[in-house]
Amino acid sequence: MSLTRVLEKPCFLVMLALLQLFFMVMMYRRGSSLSFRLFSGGAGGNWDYSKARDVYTNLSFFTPMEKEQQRLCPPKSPLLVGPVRVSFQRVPLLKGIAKKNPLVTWGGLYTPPHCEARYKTAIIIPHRNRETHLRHLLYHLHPFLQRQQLHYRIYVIHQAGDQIFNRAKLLNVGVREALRDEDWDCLFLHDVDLIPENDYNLYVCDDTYPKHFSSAINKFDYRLPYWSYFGGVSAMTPEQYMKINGFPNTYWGWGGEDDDIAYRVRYAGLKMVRVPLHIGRYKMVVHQQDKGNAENKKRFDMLVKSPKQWTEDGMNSLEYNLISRRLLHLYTNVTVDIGMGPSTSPEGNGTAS
Ligand code: BGN
Repeated sequence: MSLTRVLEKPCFLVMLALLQLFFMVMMYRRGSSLSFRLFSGGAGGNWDYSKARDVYTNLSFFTPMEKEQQRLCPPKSPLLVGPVRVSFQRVPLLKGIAKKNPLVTWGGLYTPPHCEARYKTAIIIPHRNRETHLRHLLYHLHPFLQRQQLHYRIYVIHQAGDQIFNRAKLLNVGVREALRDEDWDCLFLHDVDLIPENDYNLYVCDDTYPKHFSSAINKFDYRLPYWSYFGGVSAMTPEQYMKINGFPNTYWGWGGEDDDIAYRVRYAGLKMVRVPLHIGRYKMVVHQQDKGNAENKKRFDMLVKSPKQWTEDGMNSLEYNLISRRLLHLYTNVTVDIGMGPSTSPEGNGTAS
């Protein structure tokens, strides 16, 4: 029987279709991790997260060196350990965190004492009424970044008042304020409740494209909730951030702003790159519904208008009132009045992430 005749047989075609279906179900069930592994060559994909190390491992490995003797830090930090333990059993005190991070200076600033950092990263965290989360994040993030041998600074952008929360606008404020201090190579847009679980997840930008870091969050079963998801933790160079006109200022309340940002990336002629799922793992601090962050019921309409809006709503239309800028031991606290949004009584009472 010739090959063409075999190929035309209905049972062969049915088998082929079933095989294809099986493959698609497998891909879906494993999230995108399978496809990522296929395309990333499986590099470093065998992490054993049951053997995670203490997050403060290796920190006293090097003794400080005089500035003149310092060389550029190696491209790959020798301090990295891979999976780190993330536990929320005890809420650490700020004093205790500061004690464990003696080389962090006022404002949450750190420079490696034994080599000259290759990268300068600003971490920007929108915040209101999440003190417990912030303490967990600072406890884990400081040693994590130090092991990566980065020059970094942590900014917490605190929304003043009790009007509805606006995550994206706070991030725009954070970017503007952070760039007043230094020419950062990389701007990290970081949710307060997400703790990274693998220090090979380097807090460094992609030179060409905006990058999504929280690709595998425990809340979503360590998979992407959907393919274009850009929420949680992402990073851009200042040039990339300005190219997409920053984030929208007009999303008040929960939801949609991260999708708008993902759209902007495409409209500006860029694309999104992503940390592979076996490295971009995060634990979310468990929490109740947020007061003052009701679901944004207008988000669907806003997303439809986004192709026309993005060039007018963003860094070029950003207005706010800076209330204070305080250098605390573990972070720079920026308190800001960002206004009130379109209506003082939100139409929804949904949940926050
Ligand atoms: C999505 C939300 C995101 C949120 C993720 C994860 C919307 C817009 C719908 C068109 N997007 O559904 O903002 O980060 O869930 O929780 O609601």
